[in-house]
Amino acid sequence: MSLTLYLHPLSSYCHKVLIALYENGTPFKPVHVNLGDPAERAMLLKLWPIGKFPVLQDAAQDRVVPESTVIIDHLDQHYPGKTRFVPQQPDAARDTRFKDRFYDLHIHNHMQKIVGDRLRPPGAKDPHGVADAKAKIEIAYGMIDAEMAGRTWAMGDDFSLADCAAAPALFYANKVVPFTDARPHLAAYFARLQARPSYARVLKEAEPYFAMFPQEP
Ligand SMILES: N[C@@H](CCC(=O)N[C@@H](CS)C(=O)NCC(=O)O)C(=O)O
Repeated sequence: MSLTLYLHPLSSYCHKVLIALYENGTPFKPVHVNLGDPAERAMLLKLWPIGKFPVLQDAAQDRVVPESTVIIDHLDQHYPGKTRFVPQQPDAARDTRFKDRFYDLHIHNHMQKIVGDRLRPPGAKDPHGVADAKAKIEIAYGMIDAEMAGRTWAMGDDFSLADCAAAPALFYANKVVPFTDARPHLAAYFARLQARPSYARVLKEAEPYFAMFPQEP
């Protein structure tokens, strides 16, 4: 088997890549990384000194590919399946990449800030940063709600890279900044994502680990 994915089963950015792999039934070997274990941490740092997962190792291509967006691009190029993640047409490809950036930067990373703050020791918390992250997520929710009023998937009719980015970002964001009744199109889009077999499988596999998700103090 050519592909090995280094991941943590609770990690939202790893979920993004798992969705893409499950969409096309792409064979790969999952390797769980416990960053609390010095040997496992060292193994990840050797592959990618930044020390974040997911990281894909592709033996056939003799490449180590970090960064969820780039991993999905790599899969689309070298292991294409029935679901194509980035359109061939250049303008459509750029729009899809923009939407992927939107979900990563304006939902996902703010959610990580809020969850990360829960893990900080008393005295090292950043309430101003958390309030700012929550306000920015609300702005992004409003934009998504307006856009999804007329769409099935993030880019329209076809499931894409942008939906792989959206699903885990919205799943965890909803836990820290719940969707309200004022955002029906956002909620309906998220329900479609959860019903998508690739993401339903990711969630099912992550279920045993959800107890590790840090709750609001
Ligand atoms: N931009 C990266 C973000 C990856 C990332 O933030 N991964 C988190 C898990 S969701 C991580 O590795 N956290 C562990 C740490 O930062 O020590 C991507 O898209 O892959």
